[in-house]
Amino acid sequence: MKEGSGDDQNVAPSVYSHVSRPGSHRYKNAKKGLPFNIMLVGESGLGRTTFLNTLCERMVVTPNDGPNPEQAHIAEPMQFKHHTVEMEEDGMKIILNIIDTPGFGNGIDNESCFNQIQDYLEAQFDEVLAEENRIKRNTKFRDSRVHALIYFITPTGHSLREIDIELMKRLGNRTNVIPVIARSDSLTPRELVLFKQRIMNDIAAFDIPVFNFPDPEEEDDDENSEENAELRAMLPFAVVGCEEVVNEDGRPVRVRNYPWGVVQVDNDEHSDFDRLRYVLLNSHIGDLRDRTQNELYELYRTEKLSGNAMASADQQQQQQQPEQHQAALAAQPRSVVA
Ligand SMILES: Nc1nc2c(ncn2[C@@H]2O[C@H](COP(=O)(O)OP(=O)(O)O)[C@@H](O)[C@H]2O)c(=O)[nH]1
Ligand SMILES: [Mg+2]
Repeated sequence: MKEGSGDDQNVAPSVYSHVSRPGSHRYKNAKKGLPFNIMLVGESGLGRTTFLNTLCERMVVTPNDGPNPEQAHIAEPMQFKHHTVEMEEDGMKIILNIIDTPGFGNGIDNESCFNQIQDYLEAQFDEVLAEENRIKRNTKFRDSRVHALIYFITPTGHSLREIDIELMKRLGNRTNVIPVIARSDSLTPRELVLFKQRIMNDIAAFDIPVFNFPDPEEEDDDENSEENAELRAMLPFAVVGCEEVVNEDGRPVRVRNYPWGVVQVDNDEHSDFDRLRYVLLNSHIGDLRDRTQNELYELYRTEKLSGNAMASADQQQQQQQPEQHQAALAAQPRSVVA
C-alpha cells in the first residue's frame, strides 16, 4: 500500500519486509481496482480485528473494550461486518472487502453460525447465477463472492477441535479456506512446528478441503512450483498481528513488545504474516479468484441447477399425476354400479 493513500490520519507507514519475493502473477489491467473479498472467521479474542488492521496497514477498525461484564453471559448473535479498503499493492489497485464475523463460536451450539456462514457464501453465488441469467446485464453488478476465508485456529498446541474440523469441512467446498494459527507468538518455535504437523495430520485424516497450493507436479512453471511447494510446507500460516509501528534503524517495523523480547510481525523468522499477506494481495490473488469462479462457483452452479432440475421434474410429475390419474380412470372400463 502506498503511503498517503486513503485516510492519511489512519495510515501507518509501510513496513520493512524481510522476504525476497519470487515473481508474482498479477492482474495488471485492473484500472478501477481489482475487487477481492476476504472473510475472517474465528472465536472472539483470537485477533481478527488486529489482523484486519495489520493487513490493511491502517486502523480500519478501532478495537473495542470488550463486552460489558454484566452482559457477558448473553451470547451475542454472530454478525457480518463489512469493511472496504482501497489498497495499492506493487502498482496494482485492489478494492479489498473484508467481512468480519464477530460473535462466531461464542455460544454453546455453533450450528447456527455454521449455517449462517454457509448461507452467506451461497447467497453470493446465487447473485452471480441470477446475474448470468439476466437478458440485460447490470453494468454496476458487484461480485461479492468470498475469495478467501481466513480461519483462525486457537493456539492450543494440541490439535484441531471439533468446531475447527466441522467449520472447515463444511465451507471448504464453498470458498478457499486458509487456516491460520492465531496469536502464534504464544507458542515456542518447537511447539509451533509440532502444532502445525498435528493440524495438517488432522486436515488429511478428516479430508478437509482447505486451499492447498496446487501440486508442484501439476504445474508447468518451475518457479511457481517451487513457490507453491514452499507455501504448502508452511500451512497453516502462523500469524501475529499488531498495530504498533516503531522505528528501527530508520525503518518502520511492526512489533509486539514484551518485557522479555520483541516479536516483529513482518519478520519471517517470527511469523508467517508477511508471507500470507503477500499470498493474499499479490502472488495468489489471481489463483484465489480463478478457483472461486472456475471450481467452487461451477460446482455450486451444477449442484443448484441439477437440484432445481430434479425438483422441477418432481413437481412436474406431481402436476401430471392428477391428469394421469384422470386419464387412467377414463381408460378404465366403467364399473357397473350395483
Ligand atoms: N499475543 C498476541 N496477541 C494478539 C495478537 N493479535 C491480537 N492480539 C491481542 O488479542 C486481543 C484481542 O484481539 P482482537 O483483534 O480484538 O480480537 P478479535 O476479538 O478476534 O477481533 C487484543 O488484546 C490484541 O492486542 C497476536 O498475534 N498475538
Ligand atoms: Mg474484533
